[in-house]
Amino acid sequence: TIDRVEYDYFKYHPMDEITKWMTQIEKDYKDIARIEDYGHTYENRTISLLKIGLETGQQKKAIWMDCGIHAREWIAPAFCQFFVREILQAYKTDPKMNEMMKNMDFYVTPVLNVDGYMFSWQNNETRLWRKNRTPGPRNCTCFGTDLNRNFDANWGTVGVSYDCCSNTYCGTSPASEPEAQAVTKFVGSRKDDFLCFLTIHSYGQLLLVPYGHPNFTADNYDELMEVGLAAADAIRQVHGKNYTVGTSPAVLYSNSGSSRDWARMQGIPLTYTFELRDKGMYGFVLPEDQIQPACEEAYEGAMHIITYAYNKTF
Ligand code: PAY
Ligand code: ZN
Repeated sequence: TIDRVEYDYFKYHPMDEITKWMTQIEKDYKDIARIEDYGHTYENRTISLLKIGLETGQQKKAIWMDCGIHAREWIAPAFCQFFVREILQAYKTDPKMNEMMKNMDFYVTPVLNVDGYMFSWQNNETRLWRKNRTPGPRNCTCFGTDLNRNFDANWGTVGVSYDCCSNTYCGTSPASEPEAQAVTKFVGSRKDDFLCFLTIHSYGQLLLVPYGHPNFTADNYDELMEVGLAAADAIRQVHGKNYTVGTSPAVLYSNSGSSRDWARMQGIPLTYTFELRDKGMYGFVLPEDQIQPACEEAYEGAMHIITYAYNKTF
C-alpha cells in the first residue's frame, strides 16, 4: 500500500493543491463532506465549497464561511482548511460538534477569488494582488474589481473607487462580478437557513460587524457586539493576541458593498468579517510559522460565534 502524504496545514498552498485537498477530504469523509460547485470565475475556473454535515433528509440550518475573497490574504485560505480539519476531527470526538452536524451544515469556501489567488502565486510582482481578474470597462486598461466592494449593499456609496485601476474599484454595478454573483445566488436562495455568515480576511486582528456605511446601524448591533467581544476573549485566551471588535467606520474605515453587509441585509443575523493576524509587521506576507497559532486562535473565535448561534436556535 502507498502511504498518503500528510497534508501540511501550516504551509501556504497553491490553488491546485487546495483543489486536490478538497477532493481528498470528500473521499476521506464520504458520510459527511461533499464538494459543491456553485459558480465560475471570470477566467472560467470553478468556485467550490465543502458542505459538511450529516445527511438527514431535512432542510437544515447552515453556517457560511468564505476565505480568499482577496487574493493576497493567504492566511485566510489556510484558515478555512484548518477549520475544516478541526470540525471533522471534533465531529468524531466531541458530542457537541456531533450534535451540531446533525442540525446544521457548514458551507466552507476555501478560496472564493480563485483567479486572483492564482495570480498572487505567479511571481513576486503579483504577490500583493487583491482584486479578481476581470478586465476594466471601456478604455480602462487595468484589471480587477474589489469583490468586497461589489456586493449589493449600499453599493458604490462610501469607501470605494470608480477608477478601475484602484484596489477598491467597486465594479460596474452591484454584483457585476461572477464571484459575487455566485455567493449572492447560493446564499440568497436559502438565506433563511443561514444562522451565521463569516468572511475571513487579513490583516489587522479585527472582528468587524455590520455596517460599513456610517449612516446605518444593524438592528441587532448590541447582540453582534456582545457575541463579538466574547469571541475576542476566546481568541485572546489561546495565544494572548488582542482582536478589536466594532463596525468598520469605528475601527477601520467606512465602506460599502461588502459581502458581510450584504448578508446582514439579507436577514442573516450573525455576520462578521474576521481580519486575521497580524497588525502590520508582516501584513499580507505572514510567515508560515504563524499559520498554526493564527488558525488556532481564530478557530476559537469562530466557534464561539457558531456555538452561540446554534444554542440560540436549538
Ligand atoms: O468593512 O468589511 C469591511 C472591510 C474589510 C476589509 C476590506 O475589504 O477593505 C479590510 C481590508 C481587507 O482585509 O481587505 C484590510 C486590509 C489590511 C487591506 O487591504 O486594507
Ligand atoms: Zn481582505
